[in-house]
Amino acid sequence: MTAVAAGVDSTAPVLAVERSAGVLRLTLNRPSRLNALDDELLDALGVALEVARDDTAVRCVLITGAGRGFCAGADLASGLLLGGDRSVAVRERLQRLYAPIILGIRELEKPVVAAVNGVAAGAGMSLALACDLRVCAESASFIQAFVRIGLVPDAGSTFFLPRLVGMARAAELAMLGDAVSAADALRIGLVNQVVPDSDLAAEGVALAERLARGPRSVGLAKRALNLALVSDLRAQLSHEEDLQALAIATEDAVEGVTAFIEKRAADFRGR
Ligand code: T3D
Repeated sequence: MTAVAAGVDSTAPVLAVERSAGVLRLTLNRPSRLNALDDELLDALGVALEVARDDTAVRCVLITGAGRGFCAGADLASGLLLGGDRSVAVRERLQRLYAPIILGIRELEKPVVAAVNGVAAGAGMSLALACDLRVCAESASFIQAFVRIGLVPDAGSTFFLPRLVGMARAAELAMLGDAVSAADALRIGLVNQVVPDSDLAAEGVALAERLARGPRSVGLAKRALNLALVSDLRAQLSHEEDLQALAIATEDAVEGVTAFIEKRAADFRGR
């Protein structure tokens, strides 16, 4: 694993970046702090997501953590949450550092997979929830840790949680802050897949590479699903018409239909 992959304009070793087979793999790399998010790591994540957006060779993003944790949320040891005018500072940090990452994931018209290798707490859980698909290790866990320190869920957790697991469970998780095991996360719909710890890296890469081989319409489907979160049926049917009109005009749609007629596997190029 290289600290920073070629082509990524970042010198931050706290985010390891690799490219392979159309996948931009981002490894949160502060294992001694369970990959807690300091400014440097947040900045690097923002930059990497801009690269993913702008580089047509990137067709899927995979986010995982180094060591035994996925991400323990905001770095509480940095002192940022205790000094000065805390209300002003926290609002500024959420807008400047966290929102671009969460929006960067959701607005990226390419799939983003979280391979959750260990505990995902606080904004680390929000980061996982913002991704399109979550595959997690058997030993992983999810904690809405905010309430444990007197804070409110942020970085999109209050948006994603009720939509993923319903309001009652979202309230339970947000208000009690108890850890959810991988098995329970699968049962309540927080994650897509649970795999043995030793298989997580390979399974995460396999899923991301499969998505990276998909057609341009994968990204358009993501746009449709984003819109579905905030639309009524009439509006959503209209969005589907617009997006299908875009999809049908892609090279990949021509390839997909041609390959079906010719009884062969489609070779999608993501355009
Ligand atoms: O301005 C802003 O940034 C606002 C944004 C806020 C968003 C948020 O995310 S608020 C929520 C912040 N996160 C937390 O409250 C979680 C804090 N961590 C924990 O509760 C526990 O570490 C875990 C439940 C996640 C894991 O517990 P455990 O027993 O497996 O590990 P540990 O021993 O607690 O942690 C291992 C080390 O990581 C330890 O360091 P040490 O003692 O070995 O030197 C611990 O201090 C460090 N660590 C864990 N989480 C954080 C952290 N260091 C800094 N910040 C952390 N969030």
